[in-house]
Amino acid sequence: GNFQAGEKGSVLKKYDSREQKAFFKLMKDILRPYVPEYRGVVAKNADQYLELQDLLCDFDAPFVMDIKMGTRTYLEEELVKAKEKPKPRKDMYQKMVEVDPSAPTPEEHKQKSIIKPRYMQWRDEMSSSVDLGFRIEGIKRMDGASSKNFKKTKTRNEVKDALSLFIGDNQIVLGVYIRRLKAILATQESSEFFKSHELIGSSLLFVHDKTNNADVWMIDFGKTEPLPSGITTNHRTPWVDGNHEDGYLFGLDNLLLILKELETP
Ligand code: 4IP
Ligand code: ADP
Ligand code: MN
Repeated sequence: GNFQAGEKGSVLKKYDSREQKAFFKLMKDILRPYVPEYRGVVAKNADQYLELQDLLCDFDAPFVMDIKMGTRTYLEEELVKAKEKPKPRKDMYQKMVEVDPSAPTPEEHKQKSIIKPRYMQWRDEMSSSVDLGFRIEGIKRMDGASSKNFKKTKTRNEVKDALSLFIGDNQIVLGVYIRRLKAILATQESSEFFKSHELIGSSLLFVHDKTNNADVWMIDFGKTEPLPSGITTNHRTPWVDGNHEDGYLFGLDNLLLILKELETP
């Protein structure tokens, strides 16, 4: 994968210049408390890595959930590239067929390949991304107990059930998550970084353990791009090609509404 163990308290993520630039700017933004601390670029076994704060090190056998934010998970430039120079992807055809053998068109079946935007759009549509502005990417326990495929978790009720299972009727943890998400939302709404970037494929990482230690962070800025000059977004307006809207706050609004429904008075 993209990760290596780092020094104690750090993880190493495969270097990416776009992500490095985002972390560099985030360290000077009001969002800093909500992202892993960025500790610089390090070399290991001839590869370069971003050294990041290990978000799990203060937890005891944590439960971890990765929620990918936004109504789409591909950059507008990926659409342009695919139009100019379509690149057939056999691996993506394979992944599509594994989830739904009837999804590819007859032509795609014949080629046994699809182009990346087609795969990404299908993934966004099959999951809750398009309708709710977020999707569950994965849930895991550090002892390996649970791990599930959420590729077809789409409806509001399906998502709500999965969130409820993850939180496991722990109202204390739920309360911490909701408070933390409200703080993240409020900070995003006044952040210079958030105002000036398109956040694609970025996640919120939820972590809690049996001691009720719980927290949420923003992670994965591999496809977080500065907006072209002259373009502004509000992260809520529906996306149309060219407006650069990512649906991040549309998703966070929905996520908060669903989590609040899990609260018992
Ligand atoms: C993956 O599809 C994810 O969308 C990846 O995004 C994406 O990487 C992969 O594109 C794509 O194959 P599945 O989750 O359905 O397997 P992420 O890493 O954010 O989860 P990018 O590079 O777009 O982030 P390829 O082109 O790397 O295969
Ligand atoms: P990718 O770009 O490969 O998708 P992410 O940044 O989304 O990588 O991270 C993938 C997973 O790695 C996350 O879902 C999370 O479980 C774990 N992870 C990412 N960043 C950290 C971190 N700073 N500390 C601990 N775990 C992390
Ligand atoms: Mn990623």
